[in-house]
Formats: sequence, structure tokens, C-alpha cells
Amino acid sequence: MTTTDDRIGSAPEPDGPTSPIDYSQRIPNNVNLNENRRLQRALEGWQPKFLDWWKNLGPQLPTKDVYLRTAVAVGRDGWAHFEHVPMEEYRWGIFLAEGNPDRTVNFGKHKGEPAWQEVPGEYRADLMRLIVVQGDTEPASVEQQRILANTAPSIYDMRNLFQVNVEEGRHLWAMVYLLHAYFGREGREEAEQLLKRNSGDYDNPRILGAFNEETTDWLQFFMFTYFTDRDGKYQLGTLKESGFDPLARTCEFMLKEEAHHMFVGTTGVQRTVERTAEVMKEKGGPATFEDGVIPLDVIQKYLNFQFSVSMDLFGSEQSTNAGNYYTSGLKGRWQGTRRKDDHTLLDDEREMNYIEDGQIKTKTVPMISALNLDLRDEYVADCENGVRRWNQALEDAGLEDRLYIPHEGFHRQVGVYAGHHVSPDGEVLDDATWESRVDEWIPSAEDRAKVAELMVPVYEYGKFASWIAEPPTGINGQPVEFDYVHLYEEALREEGLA
Ligand code: BYC
Repeated sequence: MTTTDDRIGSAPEPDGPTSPIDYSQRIPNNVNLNENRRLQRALEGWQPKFLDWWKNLGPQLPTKDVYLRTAVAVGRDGWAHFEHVPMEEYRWGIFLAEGNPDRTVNFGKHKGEPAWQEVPGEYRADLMRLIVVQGDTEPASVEQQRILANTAPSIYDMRNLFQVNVEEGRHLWAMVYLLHAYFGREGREEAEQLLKRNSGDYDNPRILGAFNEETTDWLQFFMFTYFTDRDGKYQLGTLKESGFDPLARTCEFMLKEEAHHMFVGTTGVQRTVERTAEVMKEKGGPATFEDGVIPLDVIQKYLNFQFSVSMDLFGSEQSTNAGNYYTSGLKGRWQGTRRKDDHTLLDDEREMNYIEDGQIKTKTVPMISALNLDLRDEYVADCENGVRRWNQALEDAGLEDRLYIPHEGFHRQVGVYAGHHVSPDGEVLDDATWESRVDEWIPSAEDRAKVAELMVPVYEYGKFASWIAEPPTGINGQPVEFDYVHLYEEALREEGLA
């Protein structure tokens, strides 16, 4: 379901009481960090390493300040405020959603027991693994996007990119807090590693595949925030159900920030499609790069690529890891408490697709073994919503062309489809046919080069690159032409230094 936040990007309305965040401390937090000197010192020791990482691998375009949202409270109203801040002075902090002292584990073999406030010894390794994998994705995405501002299609879009970046940085803080607070020396070591692995690094890459792909241009960024951040939404949704209460509360708050990231993706692709549709309508035929827009078939290829690498992020359809996480009460299901079953799933089954003899077949498997698939199905249904919306833009322009989500088996590296070739419409192909047609389905080097040619920076307030439509409204009630970002060059000019 597309939420209001997806559509307008306003701060979502958290439920529960408000708990203010203490900004008087070096690390803003609502976890009474000053009452735990050891933990505070450990995190203060990590802070300069984070800032170093941000400087070296965060956004590369020099800016003076950016109109950013900062969380000020965890609760129902007014949880964030907006102001111009130099990005390196952004107040990254540790914010957990309000706790509920009566909370219980809601699924698996501990169902009904009080939620854990400490790490259960027997699940320590699994929990740490989940937190590390989640934590690894956050800085990875900042690294992937670090040079995009150099080709921003507008100052408005540049501001949104930076907002996403600082919040991914904060999500890293969220996971590092858990590692430091609950996993001792090992946790501190893992927190160091989160800054040492780097996206695309040959020797020391990020853990999950999609986070080692390059974000080559803004269309890919929008597809990333639509499809890959949406995986984040679903994974966080399952961790929010965790029996380990600090993880659940951390993820709940992260989800509130995540809505804006998806807004950036949904509307970014939509505005790209709108511009292309406008030209198609004028011409009465396909739009080309020469028209200054991205042809619809290239948009579809970008969609195919990002959808398929994001599908891989759910892991194998059948996973003993996922089953164990569920039975242990560590990782739940999307909106798990709303499901009408026994929440242990030991007797339940479901259908799943697989490939045999060059054909896609269906078999029945134990539900508990197929929880990655369960989550992925929820995700795919959500992805369809955006595509419907983009297609509405095509319909509104009086066009018959439509975008679509490719088959689940298309271009997959993880799970039952890995090692097979499946076309976007679900046909199993031999190697030669795949090779001869793959450029029709995922962006070729030439497509990417042509898109890159369109990626000229537009830094004049209220102006937009040729390939993307203006948004209908600005951020936080500001006009579209608002001075969302002050570039460093501009600051120098003002001071007569350039
Ligand atoms: N690439 O049993 P399997 C986000 C590994 S995005 C490389 O099928 P499992 C964000 C897997 O780790 C959300 N390796 O998988 C978005 C396992 O290795 P080990 C991030 C992969 O464990 C945008 C082995 O293959 N959060 O927040 O059931 C911007 C067997 O795997 C991949 C999470 O993912 C892959 N794609 O499920 C910023 C939540 N897939 O353990 C942020 C935490 C699998 O045998 N993670 N492998 O060495 C998890 O819940 C699970 O680890 C996974 C994998 C769902 C990722």
C-alpha cells in the first residue's frame, strides 16, 4: 500500500507518547547515554572514525549547508524539525521508539514470554549477524551515492539526496549503538568493520550484493530508493517485531525516517516518466535521448535491473536461517501480529516456484522454511503500487505504453532462479538466447553512457534538468525554488573569495 508519507514525503505520524531527545550531549540520544559512562566513552571513541568515514566516503560535493530534517523527539507530534545545517555538523544520534514494559515475544517458541531487554546467550551470534547485515547496508548506500550531487538535476533533488544520506548515516549509528551496548568487545569490533568494508571494494566488499553495485546516475538512484530502500522497509518491518526489545524499538524509529527515502524514489521515477511521457505525447511516438529525456524502454531496463538485485536481498526462498530466526523470536514477519495463524507456523505450508527441466514448476513446502519468500511476496505487492502510479502518468498523457515489474526469476543471483536465465515475462531461456537478448532487458553500457550524458548538473534554484519534471510542491511546505542547498562555491562568492 502506498502510504501518505510515500506520496507527500511529510514527516509520518508516529504513534505512542513523545520522548524528547537530549541534544546537549556530544551524541544526541534518548537512551540516557550519560548514565552509562563506559558505553558513552566507547561510542565517543567511534564517533571520530564515523566522521572520518563521512568525510572520505560520504557526499563529495562541497557544500556550505543543507536544509535538513533532524529528529527532535520520538513520538506522535513534531518529531522532526528542518533547518540549514552544514552536513558534517549534522547531529547523528541514537533514537529508540518508546518502550512498552508489557511487551511480549509475539511469535516462535518463546511466544508469550516477556520481550528480552538483554541478549539471550543462545541467540547472541544470530542476533549479532542480523544487526551487522542490517548495519552494513546503511553506510554502503552512502558510499554508492557519494558523487551523485555533482550531477544533481536540481537543488531540490540534491537536498533530498543529502537527506537520505544523513539518515542512512544515522541508521548506521542505530546499529552501532546496539553492537556497542549489547555485544561487548566483539560488538565493538564489528562496529569498526562496518566502516572498513566498502561498497564495491574488491578485497573488502559490503555483505549483500546490491550494495556493491555502482549507483551510476540519478535514474538508478531513484530506482534504488524505490526498490532497494523498500527492501529496507520490509526487513526493518520484520526486525521491528523482534523479541529483542532494543532492536525492535530501534527499527521502529528507523522506519519513520525511511518513508521519506521511498518518497524520493517513487516521485523521482514518476517525474522522470512524466517528462518522457510529455515528449512522447508531443511527438506522437517514442521519445529518444536526442529529445533530452530518458526513453521509456531504458526506464524499464533500469527498473528491471534494480528490482532483480533487490529481490536477491531477501535471500533464498527456502532458508533455514530465516526459519531459525523466526522460531527463536529474533526476526518476525511483515505485520506479523495481524496474521491469523498460530504464530509458530510449525504445521503450515505454502506453495513456491522452482525450476526443473527448463520449466518453472510449483511445489508445496513447510511455511517455516519459506519466510524469506513470505516477506518477498509482501514486498513485490508493494512494488506494484508504484508501478501503477507511474503508469497512471502514462495514461494521463494519453499513451498506451506501460511499465511493468519483471518476473520474479528474471536476472537473479540468489535462490532457486540463480544459475538459470528467465526473461522478464517468465520464459526460461538457454544461455545463447539470454546472451543475445539481455541488452533489451537490462541497461547496456551504451544505455548507461547515454543516460550519463543527460546528467548535467542544474544548480539554479527552481530550475530542473531536461529529463525530469518539476515536483508539484517543495519540502516541508517550502517552495520548489527554495534555497535548499548552499554550495560551497556560492559561500565563497558571497565572501568575495571566488
Ligand atoms: N548478497 O539462508 P539465506 C536496507 C547470504 S536493506 C550476498 O538464503 P538468509 C537499506 C546470507 O547472508 C535491508 N549474500 O539467507 C536499503 C547467508 O550467508 P551466511 C537490509 C547473500 O540468511 C537501502 C547465505 O547467503 N537488512 O536496510 O535467510 C539503503 C545464505 O542465505 C545475499 C537485512 O537484510 C545477497 N543478496 O537471508 C540503506 C536484514 N542474500 O549467513 C539500507 C538482516 C543472502 O550463511 N538480514 N546472502 O554467511 C537478514 O535477515 C538476512 O541476512 C538476509 C539473508 C535476508 C539478508
